[in-house]
Amino acid sequence: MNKPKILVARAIFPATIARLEEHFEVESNQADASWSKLQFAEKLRDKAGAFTTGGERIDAELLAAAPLLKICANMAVGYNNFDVDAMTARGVLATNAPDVLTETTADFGFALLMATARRVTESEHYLRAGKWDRWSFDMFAGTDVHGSTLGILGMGRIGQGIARRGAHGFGMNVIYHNRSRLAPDLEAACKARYVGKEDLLRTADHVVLVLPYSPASHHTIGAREIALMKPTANLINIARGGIVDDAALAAALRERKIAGAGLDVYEGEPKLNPALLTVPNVVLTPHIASSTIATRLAMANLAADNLIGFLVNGKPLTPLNPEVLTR
Ligand code: 8YV
Repeated sequence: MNKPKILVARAIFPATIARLEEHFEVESNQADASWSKLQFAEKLRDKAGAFTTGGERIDAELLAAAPLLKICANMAVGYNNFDVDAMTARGVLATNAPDVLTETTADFGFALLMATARRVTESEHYLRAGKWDRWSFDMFAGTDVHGSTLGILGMGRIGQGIARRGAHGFGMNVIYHNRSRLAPDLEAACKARYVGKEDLLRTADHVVLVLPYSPASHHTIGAREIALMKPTANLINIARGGIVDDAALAAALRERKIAGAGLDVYEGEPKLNPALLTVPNVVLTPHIASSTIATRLAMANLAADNLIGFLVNGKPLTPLNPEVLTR
């Protein structure tokens, strides 16, 4: 029997490709070439499955060019690159890669928070530039992390991981805002108190964004919201570009309306608003929050397991539109 054909859109671990090849005829982009939308559509024309990595847009136009496509498996927990409604309408299953990256991403959220609060990269740049010639009493004086108030916007699995680290590791007073309030046992485990969004912005010393991107969450943080924050506060974005108005943030940082920011995601990434590159009080990383070898391998294998589970056994592990399965 012919094996189903699948497309792997970006270079991934050779071990994962080898697993996929046991079950599928695999066309893979191990050369990591950049494909235009047209090239991507052309390659999908005869494929039953696609392994995507979060950067490939799957929408009605693309689906119309891929008549045999049955599943797109994202190697990411976020899936704003998928038009899930369009996929459901065409009977194409969407899967993401939740859970396996939760703790690693929460670790990174904390790393960015600490680097921002204690001005780690700003002071390193100073040192590397040969500017350090003597001690001074307020050199790179930052903001305390221990005992401060941690405000988390978006309290899903990763938000809860950050809350636990803050509450139990650093004795922080944790407040959060989310579309829905957590169950009391989860709130207790995170030692987190539910507050309104504005209350959170006004009170937190460190505001961490961990909410999913959708048109509804576009520019959740803009000039108005930043103006509510304390001038000593820091803003950390490990969620998605577009949740923060980057131009408004760069202006606020330049004018010291808040103390600092730590950013792993950007509007229009991998391009950045150039203003962010010229303000000193921001820590910038290139969307690496889930990037440890163990976690990226687990994410790749979960995406592969979704393809195998669905196309071979009819049972995907983490479907986003399970209604497709009952048709
Ligand atoms: C991914 C992420 O690395 O899982 C997510 O939603 O943002 C990252 O872990 C990125 O989406 C590319 O796959």
